Amino acid sequence: AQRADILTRADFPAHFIFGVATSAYQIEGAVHEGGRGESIWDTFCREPGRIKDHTSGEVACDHYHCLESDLDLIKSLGVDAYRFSVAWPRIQPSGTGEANEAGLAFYERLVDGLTQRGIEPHLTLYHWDLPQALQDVGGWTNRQTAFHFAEYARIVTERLGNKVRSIATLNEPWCSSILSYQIGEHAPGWHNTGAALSAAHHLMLGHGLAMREMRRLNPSATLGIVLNLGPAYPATPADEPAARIADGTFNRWFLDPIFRGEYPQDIWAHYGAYAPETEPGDLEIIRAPLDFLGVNYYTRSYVAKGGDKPSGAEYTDMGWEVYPDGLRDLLVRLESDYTLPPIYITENGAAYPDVLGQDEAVHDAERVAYFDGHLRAVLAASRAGVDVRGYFAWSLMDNFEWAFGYTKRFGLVYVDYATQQRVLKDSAKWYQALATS
Ligand code: PNW
Repeated sequence: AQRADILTRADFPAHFIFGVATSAYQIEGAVHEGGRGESIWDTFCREPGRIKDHTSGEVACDHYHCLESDLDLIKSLGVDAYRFSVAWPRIQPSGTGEANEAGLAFYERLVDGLTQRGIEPHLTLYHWDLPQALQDVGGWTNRQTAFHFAEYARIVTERLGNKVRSIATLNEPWCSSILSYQIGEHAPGWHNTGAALSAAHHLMLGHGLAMREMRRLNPSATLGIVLNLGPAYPATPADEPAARIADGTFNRWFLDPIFRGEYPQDIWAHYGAYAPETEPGDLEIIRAPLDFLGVNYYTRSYVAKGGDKPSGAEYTDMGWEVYPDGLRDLLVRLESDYTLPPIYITENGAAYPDVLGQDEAVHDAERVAYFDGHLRAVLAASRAGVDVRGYFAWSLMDNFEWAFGYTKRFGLVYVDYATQQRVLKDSAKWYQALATS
């Protein structure tokens, strides 16, 4: 539960920023407007059995049409920053070639609207909506996709690079490779380990190529990547080897190439014949120096042979354990194992089955406790010497939760999808009180 001593800005380092985050496909809707091309998520959502409630992001929160009022909504929360993503198929409808002016204009309006309201824009280039035309030739398993991504990064940087506070290349490459090409839960829904590791390599290569391109164009830009990370805890000493592998496949497989220029040897051996084909020089490109690391943290992994659960654990509506200490442990460990740039928590949050009451309010005390606990974990890490510069709550508002459709609500703001009405949940008011304290 939430502690009696209330968190305020004064508890955090000077200049620490509080923000909220979203992604394009999860909120925008308007998938056929402004010259937008098809993405792999449009295709995936049409395939039977992929999305729990058989929905898609076709309308979502209709943010594309509600832009001005959503900007006012963000402003009303009193936050310093807003993290959003650009839909590649709005910028290059088939993934290559000429920029689509209407797409660039939409994001320029978004960025200008934020700036006019005194909110820092933090842009993510790739939050999973690959142009379908590129998937038709193999998607991220095709090495060429990495070069196309760098070209897309160039187009966005030329137009918006001077107007945004930061640019992240990829959101959660683990999700867009392993979860998408091996586990098959996300688009394109493959079940192929070799393909997944090839996709992961090309995603990281694309990240490195995009970094090089953006640095060349805009040497003063603040550039980084967003990884989803979570510590793995062995239930017993006998579970330690398995926990090392869980940590290696989830965390180190991405951290080591980016921050050390090498794949972790134990996991390379673990993957055996599935290890990706690389070309000389790839790891040099991938290890491009970064200005920040974005960390998305939701839960830990608890590694137990019989699949036992930790005793006394609490879970969110995703079935993810609420474990704030994992965030502190993760940050402290990152700082000790790697030489890192400043860290931003780019996502952290929880789904709960919220209901809009007769009183037109949403009493989400569990979400308040989740944010409170995790912000205290960030503080603990910060006091232990980790350079954490900001925190983005996931998410600004309820939205399309990928394979779970609209069945999971992560928002600070409740969305009534029938009317597109937005209602501040108690957690939004709590976060607002912190941000304006
Ligand atoms: C992240 N997993 O997704 C994404 O960045 C968001 O778009 C998403 O809404 C949010 O977290 C909540 O799910 C993840 O299976 C999806 O480990 C799945 C996993 C992790 C992150």
